[in-house]
Amino acid sequence: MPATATRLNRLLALSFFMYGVLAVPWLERSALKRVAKPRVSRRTNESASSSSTDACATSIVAPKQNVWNSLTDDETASVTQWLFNQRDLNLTKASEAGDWDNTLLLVELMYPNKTDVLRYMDRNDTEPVRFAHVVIAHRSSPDPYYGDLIVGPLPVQNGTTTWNYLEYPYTRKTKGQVRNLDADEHALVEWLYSITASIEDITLALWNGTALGLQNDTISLSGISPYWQNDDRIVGWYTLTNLPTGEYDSATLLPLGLCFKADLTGRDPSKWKLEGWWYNNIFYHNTHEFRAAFKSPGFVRLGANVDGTWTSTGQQEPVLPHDTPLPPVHTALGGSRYSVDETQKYVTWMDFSFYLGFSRDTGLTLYDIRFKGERIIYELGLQEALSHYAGIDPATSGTAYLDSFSGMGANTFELLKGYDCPAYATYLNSSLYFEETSATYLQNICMFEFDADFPIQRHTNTMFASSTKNIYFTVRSISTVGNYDYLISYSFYMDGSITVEVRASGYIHAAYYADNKDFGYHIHDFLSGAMHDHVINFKADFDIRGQDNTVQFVSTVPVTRSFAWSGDKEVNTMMLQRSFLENEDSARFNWSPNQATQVLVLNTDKPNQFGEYPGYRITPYSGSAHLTMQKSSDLVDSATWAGYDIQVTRQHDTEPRSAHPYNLEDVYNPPINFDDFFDGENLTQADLVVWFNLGMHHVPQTGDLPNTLFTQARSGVQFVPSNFLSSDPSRQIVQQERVNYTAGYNASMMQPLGPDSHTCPLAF
Ligand SMILES: *[C@@H]1O[C@H](CO)[C@@H](O)[C@H](O)[C@H]1NC(C)=O
Ligand SMILES: *[C@@H]1O[C@H](CO)[C@@H](O)[C@H](O)[C@H]1NC(C)=O
Ligand SMILES: *[C@@H]1O[C@H](CO)[C@@H](O)[C@H](O)[C@H]1NC(C)=O
Ligand SMILES: *[C@@H]1O[C@H](CO)[C@@H](O)[C@H](O)[C@H]1NC(C)=O
Ligand SMILES: *[C@@H]1O[C@H](CO)[C@@H](O)[C@H](O)[C@H]1NC(C)=O
Ligand SMILES: *[C@@H]1O[C@H](CO)[C@@H](O)[C@H](O)[C@H]1NC(C)=O
Ligand SMILES: *[C@@H]1O[C@H](CO)[C@@H](O)[C@H](O)[C@H]1NC(C)=O
Ligand SMILES: *[C@@H]1O[C@H](CO)[C@@H](O)[C@H](O)[C@H]1NC(C)=O
Ligand SMILES: *[C@@H]1O[C@H](CO)[C@@H](O)[C@H](O)[C@H]1NC(C)=O
Ligand SMILES: *[C@@H]1O[C@H](CO)[C@@H](O)[C@H](O)[C@H]1NC(C)=O
Ligand SMILES: *[C@@H]1O[C@H](CO)[C@@H](O)[C@H](O)[C@H]1NC(C)=O
Ligand SMILES: [Cu+2]
Repeated sequence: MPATATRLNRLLALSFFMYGVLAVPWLERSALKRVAKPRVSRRTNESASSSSTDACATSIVAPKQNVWNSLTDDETASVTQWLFNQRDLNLTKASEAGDWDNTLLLVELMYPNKTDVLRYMDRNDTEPVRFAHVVIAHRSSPDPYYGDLIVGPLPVQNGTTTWNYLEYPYTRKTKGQVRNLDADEHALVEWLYSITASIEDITLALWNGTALGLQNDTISLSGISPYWQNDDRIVGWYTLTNLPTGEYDSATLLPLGLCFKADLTGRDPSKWKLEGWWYNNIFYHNTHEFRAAFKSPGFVRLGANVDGTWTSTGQQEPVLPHDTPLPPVHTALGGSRYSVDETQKYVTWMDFSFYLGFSRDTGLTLYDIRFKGERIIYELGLQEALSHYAGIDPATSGTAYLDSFSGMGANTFELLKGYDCPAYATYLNSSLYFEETSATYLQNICMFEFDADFPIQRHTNTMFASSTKNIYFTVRSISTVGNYDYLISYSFYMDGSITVEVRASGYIHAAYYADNKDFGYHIHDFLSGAMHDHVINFKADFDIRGQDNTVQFVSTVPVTRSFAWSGDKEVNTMMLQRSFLENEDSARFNWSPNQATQVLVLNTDKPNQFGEYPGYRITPYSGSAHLTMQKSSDLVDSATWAGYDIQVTRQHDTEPRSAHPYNLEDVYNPPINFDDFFDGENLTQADLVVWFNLGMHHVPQTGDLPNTLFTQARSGVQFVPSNFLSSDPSRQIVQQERVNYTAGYNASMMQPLGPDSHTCPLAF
């Protein structure tokens, strides 16, 4: 994830969404442009495009209210108005706010507690009372903080509605507040330009460019994330980067190899200090030292990374043979095969059903996933996305993005029909708070059926051949957080399995190539494809035949043993070894080498007729990874979920999420430290939550230029029914063929499935 001014740009990117447009030219050149750019992106209702209604989905009425559905525009408006009337919050409108004003960053639905939801869903109790989750940026004092508030009950009524700091999801109990290291964004931008202006002679001499905060700047800055936070000091590193000259968003490919260190402790810019320069792997303690070296005869001038064709994502010559005619296009000729309640965001496809929720931090979450009418997963959704870099330069080494800070939901933009999802897909809108109003993110969720390029089943013998279509159903969104695009798909299959996949594309965040072969490949003139780990955490709250579940491990192990029939002879063979996960002390583990161990979530109270336990197996699907470093110096305790492939805890309403968007503001004392979830609780027949990581060790190579590709950067997990039903449910599929060879009939006589008069509208 990341952006030019990484830390800073992200901050500015965030500013664009949360505080409004700042009148700083540099922002327009870099940060702002990158955020505003997501081309078709976040349109408001005025510029709404054509309607998304389609013939592929039948509309239905959800059996229950979607208790996870976003606040209505009216709810958002009334909560906002009410908050502005609370004098103790002392809020200023985003468009008028400066660094020392309090602002309202977020108003969204407070997701209800599972305990209350189940009472409503399963026991016909009344709908849980709705509350709003609110985030304020308190900046009007020397100790600025972000405040998480719970406001309600809704609808707002003077007298009964109250606000409180939201304490319960925090693993440290500090009143729902996190210190805010980003309060002085305007002052910081100004201060940073004063530093780059102080070496204008050098930037002109080295690169014929300036970073002065003017329209004609050709150089920008990128900062680390998180800040160094040791010894009560807040220290940042900034790296100079060429700005793209063309229309491509390639600033993260253009580092110039010069970094500076800044002590930014406190809110008084006059006390902020430049602490040195880093160039050509030499550290200069101050500008004077750096300039003296620069003027000395032996000074080595490094080359610059400059954009060009190599950074452009446009079509490049020559055209490949036969690439001009329209490629095969998927269509949905059979008409409606699934149903959607667009208002309630409730979906049914074949024997699956679920509700959708959408939030600023985490984007899409699926709730109450049922298969054949039975709940199998209460909640399935992304928690946090980490990109952790390493490098010889301080900026790359100091970069570990946690993307819920920018918002995996807030950066989920309009999908391109026929490219991001099939043209015939059903597209849904989302509502998100933006500067005191509710903004509609158009068509940022898609769902569609797809025919895999292989059958789900087939068999041939001398008598007949049979084959069954492999149709699956996908719900998808794409979050573009700075330079990277994460494509996130939840897919459902006819055999009862579910997959979760993440793919990444977009511009890599590269490093200056300076003798750093150990930290990445040399991929362009002066460019290192900075190595980094992607780790993306998901929550899967399984409920198999009820809430009381157990994790079982079934391992395939080598053995040497004798049998009743083997006499003296020992046989080298293999066998199964079964064990249960008993408590949280041993509940953090990795996929086994050689995939030897099955990990199953099952219900031991409900064995089948053969004495086996019904459940779902969890298995890596297309690559996975956890964080390489054991205890990251950058992250400290802020992403302790990243160290294992899979972790299991006992469900608690007070532990709804593994991460907090502001964990990087206080890495030694983050609001949510996932380590604290592990307190030795009994996991035998308890309500279990499985937290799993998708990810990859990304070592960009020349093929990552100009962009990383979804084909290569991907990771997934699959949930597979295990002894759950008495046989394979895909046998119910009508879309199968059997050819009898004996009846004088052979496979060539079969008519391929052809077009039909029912067609979904095609849009190209
Ligand atoms: C857009 O939203 C605004 C504010 O909610 C409303 O006043 C306006 O009528 C809407 N415009 C359209 C075209 O729906
Ligand atoms: C999405 O918003 C557009 C524009 O307001 C509207 O035409 C369309 O019907 C909405 N789609 C859904 C599924 O609500
Ligand atoms: C309210 O905020 C303003 C800045 O927006 C500040 O000047 C003022 O002191 C604050 N008032 C209180 C009571 O904190
Ligand atoms: C959820 O449960 C916690 C802990 O019991 C409670 O403090 C909180 O108010 C509940 N949240 C909602 C939205 O009801
Ligand atoms: C809940 O209400 C529905 C419809 O009224 C009924 O069919 C069902 O049996 C009820 N369930 C319980 C647990 O009371
Ligand atoms: C609540 O009170 C405020 C000011 O006292 C007023 O502006 C607002 O309209 C009232 N809201 C409701 C829902 O009564
Ligand atoms: C330096 O930059 C200026 C302004 O962008 C340009 O006019 C000039 O030609 C450049 N000089 C060199 C030597 O590239
Ligand atoms: C950039 O703009 C400033 C202010 O408009 C001007 O003084 C300066 O000469 C310009 N620099 C270049 C290289 O064009
Ligand atoms: C764990 O819980 C199970 C089910 O409630 C119980 O049978 C078992 O004795 C408990 N184990 C321990 C060590 O307390
Ligand atoms: C093939 O044989 C099976 C079993 O006898 C029969 O049910 C089926 O209808 C036959 N299919 C065709 C295409 O003749
Ligand atoms: C299969 O049927 C086709 C079409 O009737 C025929 O041309 C072909 O000879 C048959 N093949 C065999 C092996 O019987
Ligand atoms: Cu990557």
